[in-house]
Amino acid sequence: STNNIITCTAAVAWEPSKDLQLETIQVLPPGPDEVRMKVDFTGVCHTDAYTLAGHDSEGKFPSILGHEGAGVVESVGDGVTDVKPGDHVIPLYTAECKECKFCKSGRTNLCQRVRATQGQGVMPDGTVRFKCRGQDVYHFMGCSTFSQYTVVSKHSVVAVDKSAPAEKSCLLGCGITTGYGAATKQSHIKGANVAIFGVGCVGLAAVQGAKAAGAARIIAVDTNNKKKEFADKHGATDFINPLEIHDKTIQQHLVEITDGGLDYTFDCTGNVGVMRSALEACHKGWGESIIIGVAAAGKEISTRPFQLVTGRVWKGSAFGGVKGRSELPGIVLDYLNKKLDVDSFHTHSRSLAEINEAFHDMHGDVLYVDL
Ligand code: NAD
Ligand code: AHE
Ligand code: ZN
Repeated sequence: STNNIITCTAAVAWEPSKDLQLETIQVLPPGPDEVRMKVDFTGVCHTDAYTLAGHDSEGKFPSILGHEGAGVVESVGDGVTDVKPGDHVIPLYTAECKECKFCKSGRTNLCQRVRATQGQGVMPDGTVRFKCRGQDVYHFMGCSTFSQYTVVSKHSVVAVDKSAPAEKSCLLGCGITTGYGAATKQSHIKGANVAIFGVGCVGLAAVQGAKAAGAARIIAVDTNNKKKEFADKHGATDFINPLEIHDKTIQQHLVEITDGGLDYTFDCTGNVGVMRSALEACHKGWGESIIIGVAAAGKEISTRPFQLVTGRVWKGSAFGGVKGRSELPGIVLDYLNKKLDVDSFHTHSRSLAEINEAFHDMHGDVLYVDL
């Protein structure tokens, strides 16, 4: 273990709805069961924007946001055996301790070992590893990748193949794994009819997952016609713009063209109206709808209970249901073996100094439509 403090640059979120501020910060050494890593690349995700906008009930300020990163272990604290300095790693906002009730259940990826402190923006011992201008700065989602160096719990990081380029593999820290995992984890998706609502990063990855898992029909639903080209490329068999469906709802249309509805639907928009459509587009008796999108604060979902009484299932998934330490290295190998396309998701590059522009890049091509 090491005792040195690292001085480096980070983008600090001082308060909600303000641009991130580039700052010189101090990163304290990793404590027991902690890992300090150099962050080489990070993605920006809508969830970072959501928290920065003040919509996250767990949002803390000042903090260092970012949770879709990749880099190299710099040093480790006592008790860390699974990663060592020099390892190429991806931090995990969904930790995996392999020991808690959740990890041992075999029924969920939602490890709870560090989840309570993670939500409070602190390390498991209740303190922070970031200082800026003499002040404590909070962690975010157990990752804080908008910094040149960060400290994470040993349960919240996994070593991956060194040959994976970090500017691509960082995207496996959230968006791509979320969509790909959510689709591939559905046990009866082979031969199934599937609809994916919203084909941005998460939705396109779900299209890829559905194709990899052998789904029969993969219908991409998006209000932005520019997304058709991407949906086709990733394996969608159909593209439907709900704004071009007249005299009936999108769910009625989908039920009509699929002989009674979809076996699986996925919400990848975060829009609660879309979530309802996705549920109601499911086949009576067995269709399952999986919520992936993060809805704005205060929003609630609704449908007639009859929809569930008659066998449709409403569920959701975080990080694609993927157990990070056990399963992410294999997904990185899927990428390296060209089973999973990650490269085409890398559309823009920015330096850390341009991080606010990166948020604008992310919002640039999005057309949010409340139907
Ligand atoms: P994105 O902006 O890239 O994609 C959203 C897509 O939805 C866009 O193509 C947009 O045109 C489309 N859309 C908007 N309104 C629509 C409507 N009414 N009907 C159909 N399509 C519509 O976003 P993303 O990065 O793919 O993320 C999607 C959501 O997933 C976000 O809410 C994000 O916060 C969430 N997310 C959740 C998890 C998780 O673990 N559950 C992980 C990552 C991201
Ligand atoms: N903190 C928010 C909830 C945000 C949320 O749902 N986060 C997703 C990941 S989004 C990744 O871009 C998630 O993993 N949720 C499960 C969990 O344990 O946080 C709130 O409403 O408080
Ligand atoms: Zn994310």
